[in-house]
Amino acid sequence: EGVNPQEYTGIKLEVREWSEEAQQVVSAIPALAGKRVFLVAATLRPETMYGQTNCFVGVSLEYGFFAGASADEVYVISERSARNMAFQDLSPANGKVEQLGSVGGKQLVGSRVDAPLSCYTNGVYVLPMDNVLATKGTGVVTSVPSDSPDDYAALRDLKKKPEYYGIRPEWVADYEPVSVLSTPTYGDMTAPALCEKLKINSQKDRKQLEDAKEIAYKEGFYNGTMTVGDFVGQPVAEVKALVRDQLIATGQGFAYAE
Ligand code: A2H
Repeated sequence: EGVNPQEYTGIKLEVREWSEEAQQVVSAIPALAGKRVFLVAATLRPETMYGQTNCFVGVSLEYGFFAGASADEVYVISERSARNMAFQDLSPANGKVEQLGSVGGKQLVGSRVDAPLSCYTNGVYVLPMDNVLATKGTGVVTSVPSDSPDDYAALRDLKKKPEYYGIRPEWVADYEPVSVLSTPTYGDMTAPALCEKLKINSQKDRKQLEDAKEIAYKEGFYNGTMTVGDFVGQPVAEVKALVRDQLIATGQGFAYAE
């Protein structure tokens, strides 16, 4: 953890259909009846949300159902992030954490959620990723394989070996990376181009992925131009804050720092 606070955008992915296992958990928690439930992902790249293809959780992580700032909303996030949010006007009262239940990451896999701004408007799947850290963000990662090397490598692993990861092939088959920005060096698909260049074979290639992440982030921010959305043709460096503000104004996201 650095000395400077990290300014995330919390992206609210509303659950449209629970996996069978998650449904059993949810049905046993009366307090969830009639609530809107969201998996909340922490991102540093709000301008890439047009390219979301799925949502990632850690299968060995534990998530809680936490009452949100508005009475009808519940967030599925790590307990650690819920405690932070309670001091950022993101819980029922300042400093108050109201936990309604718990669910394992493994149980969430296969659920379907609505990803704000994504071109996949019928929802996307919750899928497993190896490298989701319990100590960062909310423990929920929204996946943008066009611009995040980690997301691209993980999605490709799932497509290659769905049974190994315990998912159904159809949860990934129809979801391909979608271009959201273009850079002079890497074209329309920064992460796939970098994964090829650095010979990244899977999400287990941590060292190369660290390098790819760094390059993708800088290239996209300083040299990227939007290829989709309300700000198409404009520089990413200018659009980042505009998309963030839009997501917050529409209630699809919120500012979250840690
Ligand atoms: B980013 P930082 Cl397109 N474990 O969002 C692992 N990774 C996590 C996480 C966790 N618990 N919580 C958030 N993240 C990811 C988009 C994105 C991101 C793109 C490109 C790069 C990128 C779509 N995924 O991050 O260590 C989230 O993925 C590369 C830095 O706090 C979040 O932003 O700097 C980023 O890591 C936060 O990482």
